[in-house]
Order: sequence, then structure tokens, then C-alpha cells
Amino acid sequence: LATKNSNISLIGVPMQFGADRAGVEMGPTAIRSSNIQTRLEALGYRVNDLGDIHVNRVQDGYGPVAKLKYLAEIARVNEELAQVVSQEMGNGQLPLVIGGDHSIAIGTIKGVLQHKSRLGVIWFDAHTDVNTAETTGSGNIHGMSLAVLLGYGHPSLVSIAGEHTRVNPRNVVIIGARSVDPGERIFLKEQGIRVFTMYDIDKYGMKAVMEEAMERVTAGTDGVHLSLDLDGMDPMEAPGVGTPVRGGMSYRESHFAMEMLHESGMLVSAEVVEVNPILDQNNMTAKAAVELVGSVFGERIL
Ligand code: B3U
Ligand code: MN
Ligand code: MN
Repeated sequence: LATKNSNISLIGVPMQFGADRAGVEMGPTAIRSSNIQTRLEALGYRVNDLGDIHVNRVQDGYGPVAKLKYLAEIARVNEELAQVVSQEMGNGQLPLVIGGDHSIAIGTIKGVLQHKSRLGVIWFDAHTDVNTAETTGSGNIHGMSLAVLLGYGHPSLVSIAGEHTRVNPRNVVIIGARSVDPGERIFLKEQGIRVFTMYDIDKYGMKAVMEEAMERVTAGTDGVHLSLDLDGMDPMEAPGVGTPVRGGMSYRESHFAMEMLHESGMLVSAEVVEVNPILDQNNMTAKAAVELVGSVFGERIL
């Protein structure tokens, strides 16, 4: 095992409010039934499945603040998730969070930051998730989670686990982007975030992209977190996502990226998000998610 920690805590978060689309709350079930635990155990890890963090059924489409849908419940769940993740890391466990929509990255990463204050982040995604209340068109918080982690967004999200708990933009990379909103372009430029778009992957190849990405996320950091949004993959190979965007990373490119991340030996935490079993075909997206997890935790062909 090149991953230093061989004890994994599996944490389900059946969250759908950040995507405002039914089905993604069944992601944890689909991922578990695709045998994530036995796959990791076969690699030599001890896996403790903590079950799911409870998400309340709430009605308010628009919470206390207009344009941030379901803000109150999303903030509450992420607060709890950050605590659980932090507690598990404190016990020497490697947290592996299964979603649920991408709003849960707020809780996961803020929990990890309690122990790894100089965390590098790999954000594998078709989108860049750096909207704020000012720039969002949808009001969906899953399109805002990376901005919150950089310190920009509603105080009830930014303040989770302490408002100074944030990631350094120099140590964040986004891989696979192909759908970026106008306000997000400005934000990404201002923050100086390295975004590897599909253009970069086509032009330089995944090997060169991952080499530069790994340099960015490991320079001066004390670990690397993987935030794996399954819509980063091409929807032909991963159709079970709420906001598919054509022209994504292939199954092979995605695997290769995970293998290279594993080889760094720097992985300290991970999350897998946006798997929506209702929209999936033959469970192929949940299966791909588990296979990518296998690769990032050290599975090899030979
Ligand atoms: N940027 C758009 C679309 C989107 C972001 N993340 C997902 N979709 N999954 C938004 O709603 O902010
Ligand atoms: Mn995302
Ligand atoms: Mn996405």
C-alpha cells in the first residue's frame, strides 16, 4: 500500500439539496451495493462503515436567504460531517465520504483541514463549483462548494469548522472542466486557480496534466484530498449524474489519473459525489465510482 493509512472510515451522506434533483441521495446505497467495502478490503485496508449521516426532509426550496436553495439543512449536515471527518482523522482513520451531491465537500474538506491545515485538493469535475450567491444562475449549492472552501460564500457555510478553515488556492487544481459560468471565470482568474480543462487534457494528455497537477497539490502541503465528481467523466461512460456535460474524461483517462494520484503516496482523504442511481444505466456510474476508488487506493492490473 502506497497510501500511508490502511484504516478507512466510510461515511455516507445522502444529500440531494445541493443539486435540487431527486436521486442523488441514493448514491451511497448504489456505491455500497457495488461492493466498495470488499474491494478496499481486498487491497488490504481495514474498512469501518459508519453508515449515513442523517439528512432531514425539508420543504423550503429557498431557505432563509434567496438564491441559496436549502441553505439551512445543507449547513447543518456539513457541520456534522466536518465533525465526524475530523473525529475519524483524529482516531487515525482515512475518511472516504460517499455522496450525495457535491455540496458535501464543504463538510468533508473542512473536517480534514482540522488535521491537515496545508491540504492540497484535486477537484475532478466537469464544472468548477466556484459560484457564489452573486454569480449563481441555479441557486444550487453544489455549484458553490469550492468557493466556500476558499472562503467565499454565505457565512453559515464559510464559518463551518471555523471561518479560517480554508484551502490555499495555490494548492487547488480542477481537472476535466468544460462548463464554467461567466462569474466563475472571473473568480478562478482572481484566485489564480489552476484549471486543467478538457482542452488541456486533449492537448497535453492526462499524464502531463497529472504531473503538473500533482506538483501543485503536493508543493508545501501535508496531504492531498481527492474530490471526485462523477460528472467529470464523459456521460457516455458515466450517465448517472444530475448535470451531464458532453466531452468529458474517458474511463481510461479517469483511471490513469487515479493511478497517478495513488503513486504520489500523498492521499489523506477522498470523497465520491454526484452518483444518481435514478439516472444511471445498469448501475454503470456507481460501478465506475467504485472502480476509480479502487485505483486511487492502489488497485493495479498486474
Ligand atoms: N455551474 C452550474 C452547474 C453545475 C455546477 N455543478 C453542477 N452543475 N453539478 C451551477 O448550477 O452552479
Ligand atoms: Mn461538482
Ligand atoms: Mn460537476
